[in-house]
Amino acid sequence: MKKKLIAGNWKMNGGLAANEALVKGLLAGLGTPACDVAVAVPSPYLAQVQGLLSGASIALGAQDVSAFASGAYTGEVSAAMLKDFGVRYALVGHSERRQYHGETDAVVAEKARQALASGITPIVCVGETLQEREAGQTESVVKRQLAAVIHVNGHCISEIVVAYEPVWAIGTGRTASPEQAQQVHAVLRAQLMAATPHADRVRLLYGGSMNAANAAELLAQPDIDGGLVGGASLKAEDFLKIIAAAQ
Ligand code: G2H
Repeated sequence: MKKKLIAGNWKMNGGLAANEALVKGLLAGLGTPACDVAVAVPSPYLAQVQGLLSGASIALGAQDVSAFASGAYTGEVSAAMLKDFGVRYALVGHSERRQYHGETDAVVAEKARQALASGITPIVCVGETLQEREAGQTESVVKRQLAAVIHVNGHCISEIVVAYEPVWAIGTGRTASPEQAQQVHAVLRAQLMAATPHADRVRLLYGGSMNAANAAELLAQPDIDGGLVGGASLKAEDFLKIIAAAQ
């Protein structure tokens, strides 16, 4: 049976002092987790957090990766650069990147490909907006987003992690119900099964206002293999409770 994965997404939060306090708080209460744990930190703090996590059972993650390998792409951070700092996971296609930075399915797929080429596991984010949900398009939207990645990375699809994050549930305090989340996860699992015989190995995370109070019920769903946690990953106490819920 695959281990669950709980990944924190700090987004554009933190600073040297706050990061140190947060990581030390996590390490003080972590013990030996039964699930895999990761934190996706802002790029300038990768070296700091890499040092703080040295020897710990929390993996380092990045929040984005360039779609290009190297060269004249001002401001971009390549997968190889992330690898230099011990990055194990990279978020790709988070809805905030799609929404505010115009990332298309094709760009997201290229980012996933770059990450895989450097030995970094991409956490590919998919999810519908409220408008799309209300128009009955949830299934077609997430299937289209996942198909782009399957298509480009056909031979290594089993090496990715997928995060279903309904856009209307992100940072809003409005969580998808366990049934709503499971319904979409089942669709994604079926799509993966049709693409690869190893689909069962792919971890499907839920993200969107996951917190200490709702994590256990979400994580108990048959196709929910972990969580991508934003706001609740910024307090050690809350994040540790979510990790404990994934035991
Ligand atoms: C969704 C999630 C983490 P939050 O973006 O990626 O954030 O838990 O704050 O909704």
